[in-house]
Amino acid sequence: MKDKEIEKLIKLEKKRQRGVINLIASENYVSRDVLEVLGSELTNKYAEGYPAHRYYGGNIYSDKIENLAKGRALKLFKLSSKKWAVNVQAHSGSPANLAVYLGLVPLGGTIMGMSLTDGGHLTHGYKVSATGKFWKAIQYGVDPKTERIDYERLKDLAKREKPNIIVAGFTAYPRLVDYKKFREIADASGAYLMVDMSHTAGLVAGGVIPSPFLYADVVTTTTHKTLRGPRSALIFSRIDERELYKKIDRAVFPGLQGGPHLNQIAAVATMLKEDMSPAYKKYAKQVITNAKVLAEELKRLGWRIVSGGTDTHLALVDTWMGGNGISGKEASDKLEKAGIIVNKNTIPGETRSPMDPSGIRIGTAAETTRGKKEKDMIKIAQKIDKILRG
Ligand code: DSN
Repeated sequence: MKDKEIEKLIKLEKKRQRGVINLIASENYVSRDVLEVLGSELTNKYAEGYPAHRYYGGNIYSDKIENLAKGRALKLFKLSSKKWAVNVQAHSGSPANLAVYLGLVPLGGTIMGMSLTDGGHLTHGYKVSATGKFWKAIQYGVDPKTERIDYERLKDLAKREKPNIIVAGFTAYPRLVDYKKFREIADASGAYLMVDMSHTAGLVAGGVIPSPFLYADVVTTTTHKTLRGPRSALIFSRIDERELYKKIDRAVFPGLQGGPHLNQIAAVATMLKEDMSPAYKKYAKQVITNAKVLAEELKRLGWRIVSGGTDTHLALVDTWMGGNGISGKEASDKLEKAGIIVNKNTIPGETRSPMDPSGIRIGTAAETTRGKKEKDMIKIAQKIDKILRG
């Protein structure tokens, strides 16, 4: 590489990644193939529009790549192309969610999503996000006692507020989601049901947690978390007389974006093929086993785990109230100094600030990719305990 400064920084980052225990629940390590595709000549091409309807010439291979990615996305999640459409152009999760609202919810309409402090995402209507500024946002949360979604309160809220769309999606919710209940609530309030499965998509693809596709109108996901791909996103929508897919396609392009990132789309296609393998199914199962073991061992060592455990790839540790009065920032900084990377996280009923909240979020997707098993999780939990108490 001629650019020595960037080359050096990439080398250092590679070394950093290899030298740490990575428990960031939303990160993972992609294959050599995915890296190769990302760094390919596909980055040179403009392909504004959709296959067979491009605004530029020279898109013969772009069309093939985009169609391949779409076909594989439907196949991975066992969806019929007669019943489901998929858009593969959104640059990442936030623009994907924004595109769904832009396509389906009139400006000033109402979005209902999980509050950020209880485990939602900025784009589920949080006040500082465009999604909380352009639309009226109603936020639901978890039951303070069980720390699980309070479906009864959600139902009352939805009936009262009549949102245009209900988002069942989470970045820090460790439990399984009852999508059937969400469907009933959406039907009772006349709302679309959108599932943002960014965190758990890989677990759905691996068949180790229930799929939302039976109940949702729209499903969004990033591709770089448990799916173990490049930074990108997929938007699935049910095909019926409402023609949601047309509205969503128009919202992605030309509504929000110009040319799609073809190198990302091709890398997503490569990831989707990898995720169809038996090895990937085994991986998805191990991710959950590892998370359960990690959470249980921390619990045994005296740390309070939000909601008492996990059903997925992540757990929330209450280091403040349930631990030794260590804030999330202090915990995350201490761990980083000792080579364990986590993120500080708010917990339900948060009393501190998001910059220095009461807990940390830990996840097992990345370390499971590196071959870690149950015995390693026990060691990691013991190491965390020692570092935090030290
Ligand atoms: N930042 C992602 C996460 O860590 O969950 C969501 O965008």
